[in-house]
Amino acid sequence: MPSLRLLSATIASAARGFAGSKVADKLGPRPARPLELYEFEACPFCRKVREMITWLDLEVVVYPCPKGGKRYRPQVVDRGGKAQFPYLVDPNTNTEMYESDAIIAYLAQQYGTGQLPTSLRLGPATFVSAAISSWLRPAGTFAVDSGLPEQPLVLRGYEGSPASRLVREDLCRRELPYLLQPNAPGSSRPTTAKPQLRDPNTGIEVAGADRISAYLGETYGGH
Ligand SMILES: N[C@@H](CCC(=O)N[C@@H](CS)C(=O)NCC(=O)O)C(=O)O
Repeated sequence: MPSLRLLSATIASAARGFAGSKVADKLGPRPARPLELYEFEACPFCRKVREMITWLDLEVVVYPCPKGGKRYRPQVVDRGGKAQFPYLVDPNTNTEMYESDAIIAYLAQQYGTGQLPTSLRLGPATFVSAAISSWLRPAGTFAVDSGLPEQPLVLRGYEGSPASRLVREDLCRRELPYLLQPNAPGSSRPTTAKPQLRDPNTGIEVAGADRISAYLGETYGGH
């Protein structure tokens, strides 16, 4: 029987039509170095960008910036001048930018064919459904205290997967940085039913939202 939180994550993903659950048929050049994204889970503008990342099958180091977060929020203010999310850094082209639509267009041009998935071309309906999906579960909104890992963790999962969302929420409120390796159907990486977390700091690999949640609590604290 699915847990309540998995059920509500599923409803939240359904509100967005499970957007972020497949990779584009045709992709553009692959970046030599992972992109970097400053964002937080419950932000609908960030969600749109994360869907695009899944669509383009891009590796991204995510720096979670929940409200009240002290680790990475100040970095965005230092780099770009204001606390606004999402904020993308592309070390391959020395590009840094705010604004979800500009980021999505940039990614489409640079690493895709210039096309956006239908789910990101619905005008106000895109924002409204992303907002409903994001706000249905506020679990990734506010920062909690946690230990800081030396190296980013590594997450395999994808935007439209409810179980992956639960893991992202856990990582987000703890401000734990992670390399996201999207593995939606059509990805260059094997698609797995359960999200997978690898922690290079401890050498431990865990699969499944509940186990990952327990691991993160035991290892880095927070709740
Ligand atoms: N037009 C911007 C809006 C971004 C935005 O308003 N983001 C909100 C979060 S959903 C934000 O940064 N709020 C300030 C904060 O969280 O401190 C975009 O499309 O990226």
